[in-house]
Amino acid sequence: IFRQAAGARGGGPLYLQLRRSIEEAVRSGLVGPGEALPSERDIAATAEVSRVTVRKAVQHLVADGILVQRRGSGTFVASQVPRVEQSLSSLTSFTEDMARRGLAAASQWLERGVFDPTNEETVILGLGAGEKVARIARLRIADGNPLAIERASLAATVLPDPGTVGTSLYAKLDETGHRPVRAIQRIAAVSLGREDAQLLDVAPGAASLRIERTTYLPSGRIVELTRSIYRGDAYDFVAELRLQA
Ligand code: 16G
Repeated sequence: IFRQAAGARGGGPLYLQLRRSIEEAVRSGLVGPGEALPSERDIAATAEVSRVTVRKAVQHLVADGILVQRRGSGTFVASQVPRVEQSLSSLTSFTEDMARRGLAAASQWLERGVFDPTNEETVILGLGAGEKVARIARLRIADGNPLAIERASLAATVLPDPGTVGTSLYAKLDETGHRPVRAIQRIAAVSLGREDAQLLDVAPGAASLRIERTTYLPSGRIVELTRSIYRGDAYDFVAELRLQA
């Protein structure tokens, strides 16, 4: 396809012609979502252009979100994930949400441990003097697709050993009698930085949602402060609205 493209180009700078033909190959399904692109060297040889030209075309397609690059393993067609419709009116966990859709939830651990709290954690979690904070950060995955990055902080008295959290934090809290019953959630649009984009398998700068959730025990005490980054191309948040009486 790259040779064909090289022959049929409509003029203009070489890298733009190559970019167009790679984009066409992706749009027409010749290379499917998640599939690897041939190596820079192979594309250069087939399309009869220099590797610099290939690199430039690929860089543009990465910036457009059509391709993604993974350090050490190559260039891939960006994966398309089915959109998830998420209700804003019930307090559920990621694992429960995915199970309801018949998807298997998994996590990649980014951090877990007990630390000295930041001032913000002390204030929000209502920590006493010398009290520690448990932090768990995870890449949340459904059926192999990375959907969100979640960073949670809880009082270490609530979660003394973050290493014992299996797939579900809320299942763990349930076990220990700390399952939250109410939450405040704040959603804002942000564009992804390089590292988060790489974890989520999308292009840097891609649209995403930053979600901050504070959850409460029946006593009114805050149990969890979680800051998450959700893929903008994967989520629809839905709320039911009623006319105020
Ligand atoms: C949800 C919550 C997160 C919570 C997690 C627990 C949002 C934005 N976030 O993803 O605050 O920590 O569920 O999930 O909804 P788990 O029980 O599967 O670990």
